Amino acid sequence: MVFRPTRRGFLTGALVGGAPLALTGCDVFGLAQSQGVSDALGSAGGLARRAQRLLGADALAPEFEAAEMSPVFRTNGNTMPSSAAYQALAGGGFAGWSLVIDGLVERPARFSLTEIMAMPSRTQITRHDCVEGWSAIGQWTGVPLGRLLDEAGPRPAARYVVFHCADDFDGSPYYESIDLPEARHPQTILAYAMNGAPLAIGHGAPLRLRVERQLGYKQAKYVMRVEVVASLAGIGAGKGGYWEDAIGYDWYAGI
Ligand SMILES: Nc1nc2c(c(=O)[nH]1)N[C@H]1C(S)=C(S)[C@@H](COP(=O)(O)O)O[C@H]1N2
Ligand SMILES: [Mo]
Repeated sequence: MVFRPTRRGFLTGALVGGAPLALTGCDVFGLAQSQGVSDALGSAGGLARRAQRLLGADALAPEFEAAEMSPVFRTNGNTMPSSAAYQALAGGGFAGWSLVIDGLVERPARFSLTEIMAMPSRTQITRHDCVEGWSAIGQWTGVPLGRLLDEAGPRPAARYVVFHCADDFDGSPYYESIDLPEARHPQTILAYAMNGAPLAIGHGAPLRLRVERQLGYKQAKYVMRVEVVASLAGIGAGKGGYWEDAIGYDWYAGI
């Protein structure tokens, strides 16, 4: 696979680089409390999410200059899915890989990596914050998730987007989910390149989510299927993500 960033992709990133910084999580949280926003999800995540919406659904995560990129961007969580199917795809350079988008959509579809890379791209340099206490600044290039949703056409009842991954922990598949406004946020992309090179397997090849206003565990790697749903109740243990189900991490992991 040859990665050739489009001029347009890098230009888009450069233009956004001058955008004002978003408020910190604490500022956002304070705003929500002072306005008495109710917490429908029963967690701090619900508050942060509503506060972010008060600030505007399109409030951008900070973006950085190339000179600010971290010399080392560590990997975390799974770094190689154990399934034979994934390993066969990786062995073939992901030529046989494809992404499924289905669920509550008018036009379920399947896209090869070549098709995804031919779509309009966006490049952004952002900071990844892991809940375990480390951060790194990296550059991501991918297709805006909103673009894929437009291709598939969510039905009126659609509310969430679920990302099904190729890896698992002790047999429980990794998955994550976001709501439709977050899915259509301009910085929400499915990335196939990192720091100007094809995404490495350790970082989620061939395709991983970047949802830049949220913590590391939301950034699903090894995405195989994007499922549009009305409710998260029937997915995994129902809390919207692997770590949410396993140890109660907030579903809305606002930074
Ligand atoms: N499929 C999958 N996605 C995942 C994980 C994982 O184990 N499996 N770990 C998460 C966590 S906790 C973090 S911090 C980031 C790490 O991304 P990186 O390996 O590219 O640094 O991926 C997230 N997405
Ligand atoms: Mo993390």
